[in-house]
Amino acid sequence: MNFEIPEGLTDLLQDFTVEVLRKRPTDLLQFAAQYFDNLLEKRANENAKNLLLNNFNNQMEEKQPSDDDVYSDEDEMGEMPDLPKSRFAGGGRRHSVAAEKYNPEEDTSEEPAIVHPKTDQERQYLIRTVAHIFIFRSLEKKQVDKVIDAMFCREVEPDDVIIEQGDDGDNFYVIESGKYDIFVNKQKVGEYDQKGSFGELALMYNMPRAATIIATTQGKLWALDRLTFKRIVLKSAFEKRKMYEALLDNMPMFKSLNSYERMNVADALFSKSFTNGETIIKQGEQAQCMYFVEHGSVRIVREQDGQSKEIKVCHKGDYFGELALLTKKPRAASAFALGDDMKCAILDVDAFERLLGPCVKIMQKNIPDYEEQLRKLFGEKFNVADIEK
Ligand code: 1OR
Ligand code: 1OR
Repeated sequence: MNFEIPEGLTDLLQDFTVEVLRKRPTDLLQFAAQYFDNLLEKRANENAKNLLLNNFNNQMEEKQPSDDDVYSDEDEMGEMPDLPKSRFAGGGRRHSVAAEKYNPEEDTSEEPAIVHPKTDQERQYLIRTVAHIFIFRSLEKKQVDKVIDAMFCREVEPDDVIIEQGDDGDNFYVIESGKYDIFVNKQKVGEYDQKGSFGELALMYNMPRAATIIATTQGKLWALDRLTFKRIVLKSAFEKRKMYEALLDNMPMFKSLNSYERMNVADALFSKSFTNGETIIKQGEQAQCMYFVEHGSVRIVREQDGQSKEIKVCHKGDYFGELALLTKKPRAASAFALGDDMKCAILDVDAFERLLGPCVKIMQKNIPDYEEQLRKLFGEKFNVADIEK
């Protein structure tokens, strides 16, 4: 008999064998199931990411809409969920035509900006709220003002379908109040409770809505129309995502997040530069955030019993400042910038708790190493859980 070896089989089996030899699993079958499952998930994530990138690049190239750009009910999203008709969305789904192509760099139109009048109180509320919305974080003050001008209020009732999976994107929404369920392919995958924002994916990547959002209580939303979103928010938000995703992609810790979760982490990061010798973290202080090294290096130094010892040097792609967030104790060491070109991406404690759940186990695995190193350096019995100062 003449067998043809399928393309990729040799590499696949070889990689699997190497992993088995490295990890020496006790249950080979269980290990194999997990290994191939991970490969499938990785491929799905890569595909999703490529799809998003292609959509975005098409949008930026401002190519003329072609038949391929017109997505319809039958495209990819499969059968749509059988959900209550929306009072909110006007009772029916928006059937898709190609979304307008818009290139923010080439926008020279004199079209007046959209202004929905607001009371002083509403404006103040929105200024405070928008500052915490990650997607708006890289905007300058003038741009934030324009965004707030254009936002309009929507009161919602229980069962209102705010967004339906597969529809065109119309608005981006910021939650002032209310609870909202998130469905993907009819399955509930999460919820928003009194805070958060949604609806950016379809606007950013020019693709159909990726999820259905339904109000489960009365509530109040602030909506931003698609064109204002694209004009003011799209470019800076997308560039920010792309930059941080490249950083996160090279960090093994983030392999356990799916691409949507990684995007959210990328949105939540912000950068800060430090000069040579500058203190980034001070031992004993309360922790508000953790750090990822974007460029340059960082010295970690611990003071104990009058001794000051360099514990380690972190380089690009390393993280630090996670320990106090994990143990909820004060900082266990200080961190100083090494060199003038030192830059960190910072994740604040709220985002850490909200977004890094799947990575916490990986970070916790390093804690015994800390203890071991500490014993070697300071020669004592030490338990990270006992850090008091
Ligand atoms: P949109 O414009 O696609 C639906 O409209 C919105 O739901 C979407 O933007 C996001 O803002 C929001 N996957 C995709 N979109 C989600 C998800 C989500 N959660 C909220 N949205 N997942 C759920 C993660 C808890 C991933 C499911 C596999
Ligand atoms: P943090 O939030 O406590 C200081 O702020 C950071 O320095 C800390 O998180 C860790 O990221 C890092 N070994 C390696 N890294 C450490 C150590 C450490 N302590 C703090 N960081 N230790 C063993 C060294 C001999 C000390 C463990 C307490």
